Amino acid sequence: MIKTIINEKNIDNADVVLLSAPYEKTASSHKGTVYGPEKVIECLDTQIEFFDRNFKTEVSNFVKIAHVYLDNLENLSPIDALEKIKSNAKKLIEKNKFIFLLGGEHSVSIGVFQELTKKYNPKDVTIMQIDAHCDLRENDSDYSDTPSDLAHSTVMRHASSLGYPIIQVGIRTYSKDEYEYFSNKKNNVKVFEWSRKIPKITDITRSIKTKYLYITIDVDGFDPSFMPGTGTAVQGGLEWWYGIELLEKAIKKAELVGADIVEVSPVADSVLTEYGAAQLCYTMIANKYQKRFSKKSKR
Ligand SMILES: [Mn+2]
Repeated sequence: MIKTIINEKNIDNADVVLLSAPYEKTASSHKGTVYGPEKVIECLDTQIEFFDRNFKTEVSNFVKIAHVYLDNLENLSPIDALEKIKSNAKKLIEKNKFIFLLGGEHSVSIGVFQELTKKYNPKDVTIMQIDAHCDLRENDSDYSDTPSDLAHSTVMRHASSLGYPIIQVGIRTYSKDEYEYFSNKKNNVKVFEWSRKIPKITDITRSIKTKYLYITIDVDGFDPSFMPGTGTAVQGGLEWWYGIELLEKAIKKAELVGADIVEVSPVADSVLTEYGAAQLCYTMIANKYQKRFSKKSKR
C-alpha cells in the first residue's frame, strides 16, 4: 500500500479527523470553494512531504490521521448543511477526536464552534482567525435579497455571540457596523489589521489569554500571491513565513483544540492554494503533536 499522510481508516483509532465540508451556498462572489476540500485532501495524499523540515522527522509516523467527507452537503439549505456539520462534529467531539475542518466557505465553521461549546466553556477558548475580512456581520443583507445570518460574512459574529474571545489577524477591509462591533470592548474581539505597518507576532500571541485555542484560517488572510485561489481576494495579506511562525508560536502558547482552513477555491493551472492549505494543515498538526516526537528523539 502506498503511504499517505491520511494514514488511518478507522475513525475510532484516529487522533485527528479531517472533516471535509464542501459547502458554498452563501458565498458572495466567486464560487468554487465546493471543490476546495477534495483538492486539499489530494495534496495531503500525494504532494506534501511526510518529512517535516522543521522537526526533522516524519510527523505522520506519530499521529493517526483519518478523513471524513460530508457527501451531498452542497445540495442542502444553509440550515440543513449546518445541522449535518454539527451532527458529524458532535460524534467526533464525543470520541475526543481533534477536528480539522476543511471548507468550503467560511460558514462551515459555525457548526464546529457551536458543538465545541458542549466540551469547553467558550470563555476558555480563544479563536484566532487569519482572514482579510472580519466576518462580523449580523447578516448578509449587503449582498443578498433574502438576508440570512448563516453566511460566510457572519461566521465570527456567531463565534462572538457564543462567548469566544476572538483575535483577528490580517484584516484589511470591514464595514462601519463591523468596526463598531469590534471597537466595543465588551465584545472581546481583538483586531490586528494589515496595512503599511505589520503587527509583531509576539503582540498577537500575547493577546491569547486562554488555556485553549482554536485556529480558523480563511486563505484570503494570506497575501493572494501565496493563496490566489479564493473567492474574495484582497491585496496585501500575511506573508507565508510570517504565517507559519505565528501558527507555531500560537500553538506553543495555548492548547490547540480544533482548527479549520476554509475558502479554498481551486483555480485552473495552479495548485498553489490547495498545496499551501495542505501544508498549513500538516504543519499545524506537527506543532500540536510535537511532544510525541521530541520525547521519542530523547530516548
Ligand atoms: Mn472569512
